[in-house]
Amino acid sequence: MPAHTDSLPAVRVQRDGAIALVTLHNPPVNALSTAVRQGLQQAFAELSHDADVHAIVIAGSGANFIAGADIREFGQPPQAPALPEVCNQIEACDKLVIAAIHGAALGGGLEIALSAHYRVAVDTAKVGLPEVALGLLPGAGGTQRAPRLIGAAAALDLMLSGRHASAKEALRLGLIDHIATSNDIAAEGVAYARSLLADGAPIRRTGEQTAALADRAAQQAAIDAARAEVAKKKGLFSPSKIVDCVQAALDQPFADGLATERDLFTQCLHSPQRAGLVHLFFAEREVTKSPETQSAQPRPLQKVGVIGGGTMGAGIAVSLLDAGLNVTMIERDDAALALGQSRVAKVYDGAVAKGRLTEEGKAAILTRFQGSTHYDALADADLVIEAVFEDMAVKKAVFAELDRVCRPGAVLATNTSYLDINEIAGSISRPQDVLGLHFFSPANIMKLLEIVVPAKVSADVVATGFALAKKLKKVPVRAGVCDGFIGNRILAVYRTAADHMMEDGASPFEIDAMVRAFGYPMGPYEMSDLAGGDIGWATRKRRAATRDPKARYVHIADRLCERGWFGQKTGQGWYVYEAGSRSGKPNPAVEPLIAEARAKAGVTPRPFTREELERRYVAAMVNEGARVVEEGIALRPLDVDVTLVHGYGFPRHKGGPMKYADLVGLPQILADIQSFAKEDPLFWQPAPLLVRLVQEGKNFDSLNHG
Ligand code: 3H9
Repeated sequence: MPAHTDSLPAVRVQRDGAIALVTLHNPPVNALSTAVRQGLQQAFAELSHDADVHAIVIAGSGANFIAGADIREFGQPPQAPALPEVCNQIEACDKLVIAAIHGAALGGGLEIALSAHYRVAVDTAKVGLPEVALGLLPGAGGTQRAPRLIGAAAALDLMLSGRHASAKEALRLGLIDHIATSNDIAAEGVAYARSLLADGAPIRRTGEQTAALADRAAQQAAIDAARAEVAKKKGLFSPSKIVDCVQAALDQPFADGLATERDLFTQCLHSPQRAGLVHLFFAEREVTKSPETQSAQPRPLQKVGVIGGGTMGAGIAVSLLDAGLNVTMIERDDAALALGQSRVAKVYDGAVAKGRLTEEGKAAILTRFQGSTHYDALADADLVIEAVFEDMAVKKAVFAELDRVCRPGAVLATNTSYLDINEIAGSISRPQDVLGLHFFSPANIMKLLEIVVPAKVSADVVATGFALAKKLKKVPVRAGVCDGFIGNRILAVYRTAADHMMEDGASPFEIDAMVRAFGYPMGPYEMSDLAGGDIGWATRKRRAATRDPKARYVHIADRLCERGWFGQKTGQGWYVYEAGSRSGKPNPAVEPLIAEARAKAGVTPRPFTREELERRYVAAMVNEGARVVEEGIALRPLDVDVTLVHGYGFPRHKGGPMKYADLVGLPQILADIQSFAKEDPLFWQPAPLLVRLVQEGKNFDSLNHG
C-alpha cells in the first residue's frame, strides 16, 4: 500500500488548548506503515516534552481507526521503529493518552489503543486481534496487555478466534472505557480527554494492571482449556504460540512477557503458514477486481429468477434471499415447484430451530420468494440463474424460453459446472447477456462463485456477476470457458492422479488419510461418497467419447457405481455407513474390486510412502493449475489458489496450491513431474508455463502482480 496518497503527513498533530490531537492519515485503512510508526514516534517524543500539553488523543482519519500493522511489510527487511517500541513509548508517556476509536481497531491498531491509558469508541466501532488469521499472534504487546486488561479467558477468545467485537461488547469486557454519543470521533476523543483531565483521572498503564489476572487459578484454568482446544486444531502454528504468550502474561513480569511475545511473534512471522495466509488475504481482495469491473458498471439487480428447485437451485435461492433480493423460482410442474419451495423453507425452518432467526424474520424473508411454473413470471427479472439438469439440450431449451420472455438487458446466467457456455450463449439471440455463475453446493454456504466469462458476453454483464457476488458475500473468481472451468478441471486431474496411485498399490483409505494429514477436511474418496459417486460417474461417461484412447483409465470407481454404491446416500461407497451416520468405515468389499482391476491392468501393486502420495497429488494439482493460468482460464495463479481454498478444501494455511508450490520451490515440483513422467509420459507432461518459470528462475507469484 502506498504510504499515503495525498499531501497530508502520515501523522498530524493539532492542538486544542492542553489537549493534543494526533491523527493518523494513511488511506485506505491507516495501516501502521513505517511512515506512520515514525510519525507517531516523533509526535510522542515532541509532545511528551511540551509542558503545555496535558493529554494526547490518538485518532484515525477516514473510515477506520487503524487496521493493524501494514501487512505488506511482512517479509520485507524491518524498518525502525518497530511497532512494539512505539506502543511502549505511548504507554510510558507522562501525559494522559486516549485512543479515540471509530471503524476498525484491529491487530496492531488495537494494540496501539491498549497502550493508551483510556479508550473511547463510537458505537459502530469494531475491535479485534485477528492476527491468527494471518498465521501470526498480536506482536506489539497485545498478548501481554489484553490479558492484563480483560483476563486470560476473554483475551484468548479474541486472539484465538480473531473475531471482531462490537463496541458494546468491548465496553462490557473492559477493553474500552466509554462509548461516544456522536460519530465525530476526534471531537469525542478531545471531549473525553477534557472530562478525564477535569476529573483528575490518573495515568493508567495497561502493562501495570494486575486486577484482571489476580485470580491465578481461574486464569490458569482458562489457559489450560484454550490449550486443549488448540490441540484439536491440528496443523496450525500460531494458536499454540498465542497460548504460550498468555501463559507468559500470567507467569512473567511485563517486560519479560513482551520479550517472550517478540520471540514467538518472530517465529510465526517466518513460518510458511504466515506466508500462505498473508498471500490469501491479498488474493481474496485481488479476485474481486477483473478487467470488466475496472471498465464497466454493473447492471441493477433486484429481481432474480432461479430455474430449478433441486438442491442447487434451492441453495441459490436461499443465498439470494439472504442478500435481500426478490426471488422467483421456476419449476416444470406444481409438484416439483412445491418440493423446491419446501427445500428453501426447510433452510429457514432450521435457522429458526437453531435460534438464528425468528418466525417473523422467516416470514418476512419468504414474502420475497415467489414460485411459478410459467417462464412469463420472469418478464421483469434483472437476472435469471438456471440450475437445471446438466444436459446441453435441456439447458438450451431453458435459454430459448428465457430469450422469449426476459426483458432486454436482463442477465441470463447458467450454473453449469462444465458445459460449454459459448454454445449455450450462441443458441439464443442475445449472447452478450449470457454469463456463467458456478455456485458450489450447498450454495447458501459455500463462499466460492466462479464467474465464467463466455466469448461474447458484454463487460457490464461480467461486472454484474461480481456485484452479485459482493451482495451474496461470496468470493468471486473470474474463469474462462473450458471443461470444468478452474476448479473442476484441476480436481479431475488430481483425482485421476489419486486413482492411478490406487491402482498402482495405494489404498483409497491411505490416500484419504494423506490428504487429511495435508490439511484438507476430507480426502477425495470420502468427498466422492459425500457428494454421491454417481456425479463423478456421469462426468466420466460424458468424457468417455473425447478421452484419449492412449490415456490410462482406472475403472475401479465405475465398478463401485455399477453396483449402486454411490456413497453416503446408498449406505456404502468407498466406505460403509451405518444408518443415519455420516462417518464411514473402510468398505471391505472395495479391496477385491481394486485387486481385480489391478490384475486386469497387469499391475503388480507396490507400496507408497505418504510422502510420495502427497508429492504426486500436489504435483498433479499444480501442473494443471499452471495450464489453467497459461491458457487464460484463470487470470493469475492467485485465482487458482482462491478457487481451490474456497471451493475444494485446500488448506488455507498453505496458501493455495500455487503459493504452496512457490514455497516448496518450482524446481522441486518440476523434477517430481519429470520423474513421474518416466512411467506415464502422457499424464505427467510438465505444463510449459512451469518449465518456463523454472528456466527463468521465477515463481508463480511473479505472475500475480501486473
Ligand atoms: C498486525 O497488526 C500485527 C501486529 O500485531 C504486530 C506487528 C509487530 N495492511 O479489506 P478491505 C488493504 S497484523 C495493509 O477491502 P474493508 C487491503 O488490502 C494485521 N493493507 O476493506 C485493501 O487494499 P486494496 C492485523 C491493508 O473496508 C484495502 O486496504 N489486522 C491492511 O472491506 C481495503 O481493505 C488485520 O488483519 C493492512 N493491515 O475492510 C486487519 N488492511 O484496496 C486486516 C487492509 O489495494 N484488514 N488493507 O485491495 C481488514 O480486516 C479489513 O481491511 C478492514 C476493512 C476490516 C479493516
